Amino acid sequence: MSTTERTFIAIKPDGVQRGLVGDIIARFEKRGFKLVALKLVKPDQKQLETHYEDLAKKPFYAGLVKYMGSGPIVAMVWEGLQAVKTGRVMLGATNPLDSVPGTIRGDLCIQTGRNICHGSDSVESAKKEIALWFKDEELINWDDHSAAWIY
Ligand code: RTP
Repeated sequence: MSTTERTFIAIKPDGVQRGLVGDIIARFEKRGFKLVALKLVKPDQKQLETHYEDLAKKPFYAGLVKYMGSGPIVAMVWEGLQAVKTGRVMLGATNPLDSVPGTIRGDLCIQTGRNICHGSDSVESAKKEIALWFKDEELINWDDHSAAWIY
């Protein structure tokens, strides 16, 4: 498949605290995406500053870094056909009130500053984010036998 991509998806501290980890993982599994990496991480300040460097001048930046560093996050890599774009569609709009029902944010949250999940916004950022959050050896290559029924 030429359009197979990998995307970085994170369940933010509020998603972990609210017990939404299983629900969010299940949505990616059920859609047919392949899990390539998964870990619970307590992000450090430096990692968050790098992850959000494009937003450094935004008024909400300091609050965002504080929120993201306030507890463990679940960091994941999912692979599949147009995984980056489809992952963003599954997450819903940044502001949960603009997210349609059926999306993760549209079903599970209300506020932009507590929007429970992150997804890479382009293939290029996915590559950078995967390299920031995972070591090469944490990305697992495995034969997904369900793929023949999905594609
Ligand atoms: P994400 O990176 O989390 O997938 O979100 P995104 O691309 O949809 O949105 P982006 O503009 O990159 O913002 C990153 C995260 O910053 C928080 N935010 N707070 N208070 C605010 O106005 C505000 N705006 C953005 C959200 O947690 C957003 O997901």
